[in-house]
Amino acid sequence: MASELHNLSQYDPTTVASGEGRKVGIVYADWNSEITYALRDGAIKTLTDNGVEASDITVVSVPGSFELIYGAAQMVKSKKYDAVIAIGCVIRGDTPHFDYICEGVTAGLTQLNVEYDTPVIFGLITTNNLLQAQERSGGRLGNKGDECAVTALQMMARFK
Ligand code: DLZ
Repeated sequence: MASELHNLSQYDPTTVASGEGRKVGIVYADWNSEITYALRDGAIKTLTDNGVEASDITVVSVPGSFELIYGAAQMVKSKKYDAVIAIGCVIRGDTPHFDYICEGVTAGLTQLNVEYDTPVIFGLITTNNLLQAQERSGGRLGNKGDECAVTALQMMARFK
């Protein structure tokens, strides 16, 4: 699990499936926008670098990470997309709120993956502080948005 051991932006392009003809939905949270916008942009770039047409990527924002569940569910139920990427960033605070949001989003997105035929990719960064989030959104450890895009490409190739 340690991102310290793995740069999130590194992948072998020869092993990544082409996204030609694929339609992808991205739902991202506005909370911690410095982080989530960088994740969103990384995901879009990696998808288009690997053959997905920009016009085939639908991008929708929701207020916070908790709303990713509803946003991703709407995208999945529309059956318009071959994969959906959910992007958010939750930074630990002084109260247990962090745990409730993280558990809620994880359970919600998991349920979508079990119940529906469209893969939902988990792009939720959960960190103890802002620096750790910056490191994973284009900083020292790469960009989790890139990793999500590569995961979406692989899942679409295998199951759609
Ligand atoms: C309320 C809240 C807090 C405290 N922290 C975050 C956060 O770090 N990251 C995030 O994406 N959203 C946060 N939110 C907002 C919740 O996700 C949600 O939008 C509200 O609880 C309303 O449902």
